[in-house]
Amino acid sequence: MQINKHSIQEYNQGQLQEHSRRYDFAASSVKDVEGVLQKLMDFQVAIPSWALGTGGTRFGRFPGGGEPRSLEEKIEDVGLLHRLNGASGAISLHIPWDIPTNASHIKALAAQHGLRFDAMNSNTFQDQPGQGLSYKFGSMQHVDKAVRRQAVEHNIEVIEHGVALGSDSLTVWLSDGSSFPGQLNFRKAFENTLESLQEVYAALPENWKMFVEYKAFEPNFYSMTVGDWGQSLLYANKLGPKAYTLVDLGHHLPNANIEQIVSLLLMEGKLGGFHFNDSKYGDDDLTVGSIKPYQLFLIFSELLEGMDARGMNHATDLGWMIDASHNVKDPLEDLLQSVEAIMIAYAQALLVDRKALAAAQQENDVARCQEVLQEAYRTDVRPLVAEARLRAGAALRPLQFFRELKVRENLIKERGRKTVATGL
Ligand SMILES: [Mn+2]
Repeated sequence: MQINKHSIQEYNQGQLQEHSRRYDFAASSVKDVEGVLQKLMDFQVAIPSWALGTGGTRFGRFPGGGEPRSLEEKIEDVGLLHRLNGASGAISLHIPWDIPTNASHIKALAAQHGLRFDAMNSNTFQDQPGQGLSYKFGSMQHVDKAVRRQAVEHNIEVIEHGVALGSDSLTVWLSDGSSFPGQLNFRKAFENTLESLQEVYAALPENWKMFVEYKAFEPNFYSMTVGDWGQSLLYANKLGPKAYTLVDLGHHLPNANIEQIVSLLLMEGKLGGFHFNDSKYGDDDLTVGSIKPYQLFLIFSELLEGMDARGMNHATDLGWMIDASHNVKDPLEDLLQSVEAIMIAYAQALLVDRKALAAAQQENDVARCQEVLQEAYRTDVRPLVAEARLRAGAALRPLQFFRELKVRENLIKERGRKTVATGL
């Protein structure tokens, strides 16, 4: 399904009066509103190819119909999102779920939709049909060198797919670890993993980055071989300048101070990318901003503080990606809500009065520090985010427009009710 520019303009026209009223009020209290709007327009969040279908739980999966049946249809879906919100201009592919059989065709199709290819994701957490050796007891950590070799070769293959598509980064998330005490020699598991990662690192093209993603638990429940940011940083430091830590919001133990983690990783020049989602208990993969929007704001606030201190470009110097699963909502609606939540947190973080905060910190004026942060957090920035969309030619209210257009109903008509997208 395609949405043409004209229908968006027509829709926006009907919303314009109400929007202008809200926008004028919001803009009147923002110092450099044009600068803020430009940053919002530049900021793009990559959509993972596996999030376009309905996810499942360990117990069941309830597909909603009209799911993309091929990589081409996944790209069309991300194109649709980008058309609606102007902020989803990238797609992150997972291999082998989305192997591009004809790279130049896939690249051209993405370009037609204004999309670029973000980080490529490898998969050594599942066994694939026809695969020689099993990852049941790990991949890069495995006691058998042949299994490690297979995992390394897979990652190199993923890099090759990425090169053909114009991507420039590889995300490695390993499910390696152990579920019972005594199962693993921790040091040997680390050394094997490091050696394997070094072999993949050696295959990275000059301009590529490698992101080492960590996770505290699951699928292994006693130890994870890349279990926290300290371990990830250890690997990244040993690997070299092209290796970075990737922070996934859901991959921490409860109540971890993620904003402090990103601050210190940025200080070390070792934060490479970010996976957005939200959670109440563990790696729940819920819609971004649905449970803890204040935490999301605090993380963004530290991200901007740290990036600005290093002169980094907010839009391009880190990999920004959603990594979530949608079990009960329409995946496209969920993704629209997620991107909106990210843009809101980003806009709020842009409004933090950094000078006032630094001065209050210097004075140990704790109450004032909180006031400064919450002044930004409690500002309703939604009209600013909407204005950025309007200027980008996207819809003022993407989710409402999505429903007005009956996008899902149309996709079901096009693709059928019983389609199942590859992915989680
Ligand atoms: Mn992730």
